Amino acid sequence: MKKIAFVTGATSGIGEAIAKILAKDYSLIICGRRKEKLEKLAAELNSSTEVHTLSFDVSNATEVAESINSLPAEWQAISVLVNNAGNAHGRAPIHKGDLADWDAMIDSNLKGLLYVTRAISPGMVERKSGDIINIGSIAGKEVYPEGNVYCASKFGVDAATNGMRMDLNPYGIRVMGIHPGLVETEFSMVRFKGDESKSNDVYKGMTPLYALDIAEIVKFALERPAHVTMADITIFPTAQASSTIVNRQN
Ligand code: NDP
Ligand code: 8X3
Repeated sequence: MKKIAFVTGATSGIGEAIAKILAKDYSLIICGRRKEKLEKLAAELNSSTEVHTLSFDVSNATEVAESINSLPAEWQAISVLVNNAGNAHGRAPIHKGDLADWDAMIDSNLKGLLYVTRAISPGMVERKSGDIINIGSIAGKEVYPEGNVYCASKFGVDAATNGMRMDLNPYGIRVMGIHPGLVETEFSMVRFKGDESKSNDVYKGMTPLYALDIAEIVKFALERPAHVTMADITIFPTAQASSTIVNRQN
């Protein structure tokens, strides 16, 4: 067995790319709600590394604890936690927001990340080693119109990341926040509930980031020597200058 990396949201997009890029150097615990996607990815990665799948909803505290407690002994010493699971649900001005969308975003993006970290970090503390990478967003650095609650969930991720770094500092655990701008994944299809035209408009006339671009940064951050922590990394596609300024001339 190699060192173990635990990746949430590995069934698509950024998390799937992270799992693929880490397969050479780590044994992998890959997570997501869609079991068939997890099994497919596990089958694909099995030729490069040992893979364990865990299907659970990060927003359900009981499911998170039970799933992580169910890990066989040989899978328990997790070296790397990548908290990536999350999505935007809807985009609306505050007075028209959908409460179910709000709950889904706060519960998955922020509370889910906390539940998973609460379950895995005690082992890292005990072993006095580990790396935690939280996938935040530019939406957690600057707000944009109609992004209200998604942005709030990601500002929460940024705050939690900085707090974790302080709390885990005595134990030599590296805590890193990676904050992408526009990345073309299933993200916008989920946000706009399957509306392909709205989803395509997000990336219209510009070259977005791709999931692999973020996975490469994750790999690079993990490969820094032990005395180096890439604490806070914002990554834009070159066509993007801020949450609201995107050059769409292509
Ligand atoms: P995708 O929609 O492609 O992937 C989202 C992943 O999160 C899926 O694997 C999904 O798995 C998982 N997930 C979502 N909700 C839950 C849940 N409640 N429980 C368990 N797993 C869940 O989007 P991305 O790859 O783009 O998003 C990954 C992360 O990157 C998110 O945190 C997102 O906020 C962030 N991000 C994305 C950007 C972008 O422009 N795409 C930019 C900045 C940040 P399943 O459905 O199988 O449960
Ligand atoms: C995803 C990036 O700008 O769509 O976190 O919110 S954005």
